[in-house]
Amino acid sequence: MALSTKISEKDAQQFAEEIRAAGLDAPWLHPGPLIQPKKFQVQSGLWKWDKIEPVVRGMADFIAPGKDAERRIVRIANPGVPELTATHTISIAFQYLLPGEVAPAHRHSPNAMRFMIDGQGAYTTVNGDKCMMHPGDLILTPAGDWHDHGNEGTGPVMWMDILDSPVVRFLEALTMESYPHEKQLAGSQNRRSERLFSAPGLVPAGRAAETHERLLAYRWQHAREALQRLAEVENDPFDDVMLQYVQPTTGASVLPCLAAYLQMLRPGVETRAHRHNSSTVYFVREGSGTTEVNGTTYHWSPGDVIVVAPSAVHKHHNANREPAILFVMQDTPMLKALGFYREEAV
Ligand code: GTQ
Ligand code: FE2
Repeated sequence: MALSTKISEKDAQQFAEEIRAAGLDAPWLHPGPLIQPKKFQVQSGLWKWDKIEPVVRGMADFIAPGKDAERRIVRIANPGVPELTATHTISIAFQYLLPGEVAPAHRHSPNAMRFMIDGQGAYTTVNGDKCMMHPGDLILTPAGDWHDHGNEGTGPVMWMDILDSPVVRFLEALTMESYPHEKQLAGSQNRRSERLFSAPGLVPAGRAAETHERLLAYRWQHAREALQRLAEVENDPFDDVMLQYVQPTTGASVLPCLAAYLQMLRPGVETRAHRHNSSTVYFVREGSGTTEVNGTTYHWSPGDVIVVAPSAVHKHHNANREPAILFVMQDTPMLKALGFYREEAV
């Protein structure tokens, strides 16, 4: 520490000690900027489905849900995130259930959504609303809602869990509670949310709207057809053709911290490079292509996961004859709500 020629080195060291003894810290005692960056930074990366899938299926030999573990899951582990989640704000897991298995009912402070990947007969019951899950469907389990999953089919089922749990953990607001029974009873309320919001542009006018009830299941067939129709009339130089999943009554993102999108890169399309300080996770649903992130090219095909770190420059290329379809998750809503969101073309 060399602040002034008027004080001796010994006095300066004594003063530094006095600062520490008082439980204080001064940035000028350390090298680096006034406001220190995080010690670890989210890394961009590619996780290949041919490595993920055997692990997801392999868990069935080691772990039984509701017995050995609350959930049979495996997470995307970003080397730049000490807590080993996909990004600093987004947790991505793959969950696997065999026929007849149940993931017991619970509720917790993090918000979650599920993107169904494979198999028939899976369901998630959300506060008594039993939602069947077919490949490509998006199912929400908002913060504090009771939820249990099961497999009523004849083969295994697999989906992706997307949670804002890293944010809730950072805020030290994690809570979790078990339901008194393994499953919730699902009767007259089955498909309630889909019956409340059963057609585009039509929402209930009465109590269900006032109490902010929301759509819990976004069906693949609707989303895929809507994306196709959007492609006929509109595209964007950075994202090509992109739909956002929103809450029908408010237009808000599906979860308060996380937004979900369905993106089409049309055959031959090369997008313009840009960057934004939100973090992004892509799940490849159909087709193949490449994404260049800060000069590294990732070659992707169905089932692959691509993570783009905050402010990383990225662009996509679909060199094939078929469209590529990506399910996209971003923490944009949180950054926007707090006034931190920035994006730029490069
Ligand atoms: O299925 O309810 O991947 O509570 C992490 C936490 C899944 C779930 C996860 C969970 C769940
Ligand atoms: Fe859960």
